[in-house]
Amino acid sequence: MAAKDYTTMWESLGLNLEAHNGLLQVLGQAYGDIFLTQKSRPKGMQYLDFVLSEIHGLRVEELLKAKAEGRKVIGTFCLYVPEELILAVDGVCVGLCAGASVGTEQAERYLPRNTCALIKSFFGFKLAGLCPYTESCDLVIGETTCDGKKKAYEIFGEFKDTFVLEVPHMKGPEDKRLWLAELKRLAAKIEEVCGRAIAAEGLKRGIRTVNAKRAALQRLARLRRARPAPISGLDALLINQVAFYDDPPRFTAQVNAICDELEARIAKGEGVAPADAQRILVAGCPMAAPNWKVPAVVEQAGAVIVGEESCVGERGTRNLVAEDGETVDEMLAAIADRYLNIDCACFTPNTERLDHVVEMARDLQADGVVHYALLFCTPYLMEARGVRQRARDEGIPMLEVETDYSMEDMGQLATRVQAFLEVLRG
Ligand code: BJ8
Repeated sequence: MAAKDYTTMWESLGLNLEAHNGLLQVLGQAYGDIFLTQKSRPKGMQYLDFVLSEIHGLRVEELLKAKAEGRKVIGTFCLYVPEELILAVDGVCVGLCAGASVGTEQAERYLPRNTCALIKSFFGFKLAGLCPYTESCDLVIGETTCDGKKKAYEIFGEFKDTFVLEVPHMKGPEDKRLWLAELKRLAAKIEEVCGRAIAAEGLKRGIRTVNAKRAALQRLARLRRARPAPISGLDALLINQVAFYDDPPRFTAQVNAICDELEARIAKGEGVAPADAQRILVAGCPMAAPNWKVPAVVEQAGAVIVGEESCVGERGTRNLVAEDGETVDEMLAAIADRYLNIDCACFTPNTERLDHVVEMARDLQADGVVHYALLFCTPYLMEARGVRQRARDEGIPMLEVETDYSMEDMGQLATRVQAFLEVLRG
């Protein structure tokens, strides 16, 4: 995909060059087929096309340059890890590869077969030598969210220096105390790895940087209320996926430029789909890049996705950290508050997520919800029942999809989605 030859860099990171070249080819082909064939894309998406074409190239080169300057790279897999703490000490935070079916055979030597695709994927990327981000990391931060991830990090730690952050599963006063203490333990680890203390000025800067990024993504989300939809769900998802990799200030500026363009489109009544196209809200498990399967099926069937109730979407961007703290302790408390508001299905009870699904569906004028859960993902599969009941009570049609990263069920998925859209059309 990349124009420049990065072989020496990939070799220095210990990647399996042959398998990696194969992966980039498949990725490039899929990207071309799914994204570049879309009609009426905003011009600003050219930036995202470029980022994707350089996903294992230029951005990795930037990380290695940062490392050469003495900065540290820290990898994460979950929304509960505050990027602000890493930026506070001039570290670089990257979301690690977990959205493709690679290295499955190697992963299954360590993990039960009935492990979700996301966990198998991050193991597969590491064991097959396919993720330049993981190989660039000075530390990986895992978390005790679902049982699968929690136990997987014990094994992953044998291959890569991994710190596991304890995320409580309830939101009472004791949990809040534990959570704040855990963030302080994490802050100490980040300080140790980055070789400098978190100071108030750096933390304030980190909070503002991440808030600005989330505010730009919130702006994008609001613009998707328009009819006709000014941007496809695929492109909006891609923007949210790249948020985990790209340099934050550069990315924020690009998203705001896309939003300016979308505002102009809305003013002219222009969109990517007819005004009467079925509007779909996708809710459920995160879709890490390059997991584009379900949105591609939905939009190729003629509907338009107007929102993602997902970690790669509104669950990840909904709240900002309060900016009025002055001391490190005050800012840490504000970060703890903001992050414990995230409504991951790993929490119990988690009724606020059901409220959010309904609020989003109403706000975005969605005609229906596609609930997406990865095969073997107990938290989201079990919580689907609550979402289904709430959606039924509110009169919102819902289709439940349970799948993985393989392409084998594409035909069956397409048939189910088409039937659902028929129902919505009445
Ligand atoms: S905050 S959703 S990113 S934990 S799909 S590994 S839940 S079995 S990814 Fe997640 Fe953080 Fe929650 Fe978001 Fe487990 Fe389910 Fe697999 Fe999952």
